[in-house]
Amino acid sequence: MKLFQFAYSPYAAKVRKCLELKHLAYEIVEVPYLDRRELMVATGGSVHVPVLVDGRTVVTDSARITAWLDQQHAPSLRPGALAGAAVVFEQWADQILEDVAFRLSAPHVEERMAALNGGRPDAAALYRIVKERKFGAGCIDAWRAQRGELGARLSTLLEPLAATLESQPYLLGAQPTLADAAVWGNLYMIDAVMAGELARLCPRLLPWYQRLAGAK
Ligand SMILES: N[C@@H](CCC(=O)N[C@@H](CS)C(=O)NCC(=O)O)C(=O)O
Repeated sequence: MKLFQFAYSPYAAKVRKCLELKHLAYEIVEVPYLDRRELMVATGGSVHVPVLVDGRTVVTDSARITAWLDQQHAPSLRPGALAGAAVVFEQWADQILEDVAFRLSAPHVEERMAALNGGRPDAAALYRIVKERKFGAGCIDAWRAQRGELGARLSTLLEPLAATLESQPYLLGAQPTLADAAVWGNLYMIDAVMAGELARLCPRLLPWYQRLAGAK
């Protein structure tokens, strides 16, 4: 299996965690931000990541990828009666949590873009153009200025999860599921570009985060 990704992508991190929890071997293809030709050839034209190539099957969009993996490769990360809760949790993490985690991380991702792309400053420039087209001019600078407020929003969103994890090891019970992978992916993005930030914003989630980081 091949996973096309950007290193900081929370959706790719979610898919990697699912692959690891299923003990599946996979190869990472780190897509250069400024050169998506290999991705486009492999996928028939997609320019977004993550994309999974599983044998002859190409799957785009992370929620479709996790569903594919659960259909094709046991053990399912949406087991039995927990299937509904796992899928709803994934959507919450991909949309509600990601919206805050992404704004918090974006200024730091932008700062690292050149280093992640062979020293090319135009990688950071393209990242900025892509974000400004979607969120408006100056959005990354605005998010940098709102760091305190965004951090507080993230802490508030995660507080109920910390309470749950005081009485059980994983979000839906005794075993890790898709819900854990989806939340973990967002925290991974923050951790990857903002060292020490998780300890400040959600210290009660750290033991769970670190346990999952090592879970293979
Ligand atoms: N709904 C999609 C979202 C994927 C997505 O937004 N990917 C971002 C990276 S995290 C991307 O490819 N952005 C294109 C770009 O920055 O040019 C999924 O779950 O896979």
